Amino acid sequence: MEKPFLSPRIATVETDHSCALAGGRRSYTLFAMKANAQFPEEQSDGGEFQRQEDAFRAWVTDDGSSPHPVERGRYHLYVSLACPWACRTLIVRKVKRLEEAIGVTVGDPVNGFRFLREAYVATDPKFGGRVTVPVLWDKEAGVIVNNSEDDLCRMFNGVFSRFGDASVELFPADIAREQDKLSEFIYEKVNNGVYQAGFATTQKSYEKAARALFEALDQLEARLATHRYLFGIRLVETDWRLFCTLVRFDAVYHGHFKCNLRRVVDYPSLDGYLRELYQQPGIAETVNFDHIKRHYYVTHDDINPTRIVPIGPLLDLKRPHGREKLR
Ligand SMILES: N[C@@H](CCC(=O)N[C@@H](CS)C(=O)NCC(=O)O)C(=O)O
Repeated sequence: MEKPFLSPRIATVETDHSCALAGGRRSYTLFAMKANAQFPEEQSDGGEFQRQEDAFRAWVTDDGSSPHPVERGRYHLYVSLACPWACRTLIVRKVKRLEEAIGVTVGDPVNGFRFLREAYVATDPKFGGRVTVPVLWDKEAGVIVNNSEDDLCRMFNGVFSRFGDASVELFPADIAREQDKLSEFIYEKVNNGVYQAGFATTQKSYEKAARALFEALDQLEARLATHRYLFGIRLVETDWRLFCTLVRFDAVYHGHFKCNLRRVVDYPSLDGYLRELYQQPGIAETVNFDHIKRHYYVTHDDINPTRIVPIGPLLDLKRPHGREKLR
């Protein structure tokens, strides 16, 4: 005998399941938007990627005001060469010449995060968020000090300066306010803007982020047409912050994150600026396109389910940049 309840029941189960979780039929599409997200815990009902807050914000100090005294060799930095946030700390460690004072471990872009979760749990057994790089680990205390790249860059430039090159000032006092403002703008529209576009789960939230991103790039292009670096002839942390997104842009954000109105190579000033920064001593070795491409295309399987890594683009970052005359 036929079982008439079977197919209607399957349909009902599917509908009920989604509605029960989302609290009603009208919410079904909202639930689906989250379900399709790369990181569902960080997706708004409107389909926007809302990045989790950095969990550990303790500070290394030289005045006894924190449990983490500044010492050579005591702290260890965990990064991935794929990650724009982690690479900013790696670059600051390099330009401040802190290689001897702060050790570093580079995680594999696809399988390398297993141990890092242990570090998070050792610091907070209840940690329930997404495990991310960068992380500064206190080897003596056996805990994470800080996983915010903004804080780490300030610490490396500040309290750790005694072990490195104190003449390199990445946060000059005379431009502090203006620099904070520009850094925030670049973080919001560019560094995180590409993620907002790439992780959007509605057309509207994608377009909003992608358009804001290109408006910001247009503004930065105009600024860099008359300035050698963002603040003239001084290279500051804000430049490295922009660099970390620009260097990944044509290889991953343009395709994988659908930021495809223009490429960096289509912007003459941004393109020359990117090449000049890439050609600074020690920087090219912090840029690994194999890690970068495999991380994005392989681990974001909600965006790229086939996990196929594209063969291009062909980039030549070693070409002359021609920006010597700018001030
Ligand atoms: N701390 C950064 C975010 C750092 C971050 O999300 N890093 C990514 C790599 S780009 C990560 O570690 N992801 C973990 C994973 O892919 O499993 C911020 O607050 O903006």
